[in-house]
Amino acid sequence: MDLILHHYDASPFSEKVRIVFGMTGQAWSSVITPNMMPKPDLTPLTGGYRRAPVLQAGADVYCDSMAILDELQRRTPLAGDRGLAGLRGIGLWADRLFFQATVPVIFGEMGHLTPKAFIADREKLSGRPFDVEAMAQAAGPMRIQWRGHASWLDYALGDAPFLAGDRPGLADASAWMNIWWLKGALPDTYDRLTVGLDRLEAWRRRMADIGHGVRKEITGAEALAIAKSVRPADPPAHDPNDALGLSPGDAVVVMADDYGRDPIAGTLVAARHSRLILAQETPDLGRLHLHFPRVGYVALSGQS
Ligand SMILES: N[C@@H](CCC(=O)N[C@@H](CS)C(=O)NCC(=O)O)C(=O)O
Repeated sequence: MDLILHHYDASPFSEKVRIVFGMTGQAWSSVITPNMMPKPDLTPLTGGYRRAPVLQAGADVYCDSMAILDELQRRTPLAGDRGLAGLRGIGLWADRLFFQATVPVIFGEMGHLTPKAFIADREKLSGRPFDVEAMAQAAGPMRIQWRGHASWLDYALGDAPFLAGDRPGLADASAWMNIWWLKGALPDTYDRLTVGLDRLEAWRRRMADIGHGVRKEITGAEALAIAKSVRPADPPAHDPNDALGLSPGDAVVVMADDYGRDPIAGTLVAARHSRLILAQETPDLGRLHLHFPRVGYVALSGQS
């Protein structure tokens, strides 16, 4: 079954997944989604989840890069995913703390170029003002924080080519998205903030050479037709020790705990320590299995 990534080129969280395709050298199909709502070829697949990226394997849909990386690692394990570099918490540091420093550094400098519709969309997504002026003011102190995060990477690399040693893994991919985003958006600022971080720079070049595997463009309509034409794969077993006491068949609502908290309702297929799988019976696409991470998401018993 072809893997289909719903993403857009400028999306840092999507870049994290694209570079994992590069690490495994695999072929994948690309569907470009808009960078703001509406996303008519995406939300029918995801039960309303709107963030990028989303991975589709037939009628199985993986929402959030954490669930996507987990699934890619299950399919094609990477050698560089062990020891401390196998700790998914590194991904959460990169997604939240490091990312929260990258956003004001970038928008503090470029915010005045941001289209009004994009600002309005992001205000709706976060439930907070997208205040370009405030970001410009915060950019100074946040640059110092950004350099601090980057220096952690430089230190962690030591003399090794990648975080786990000789081979790249998911921790490299997670950290990479912030480096890739700032270097691409504001190369001069990036160069200033990484002066002297030579191991980081050598790693950045190595990472940039990894590429994205073998990418083929398809349309959103083609991806929807694929979802419609197949049934979901057999799911993994449910964990009977699930901490919420959920059971297969329960009506469940899942939502992110940070931003983009649209509630996604469905019927529980399986709850595991790292993943929650919901089924939705949709009139247009038939049965879909939606996969969400546990960390970073809240699941509640609800009405499907
Ligand atoms: N925790 C999510 C965060 C994803 C995220 O924030 N993606 C950004 C794009 S890089 C997004 O969806 N922004 C709103 C949009 O593109 O509609 C993940 O790891 O996938």
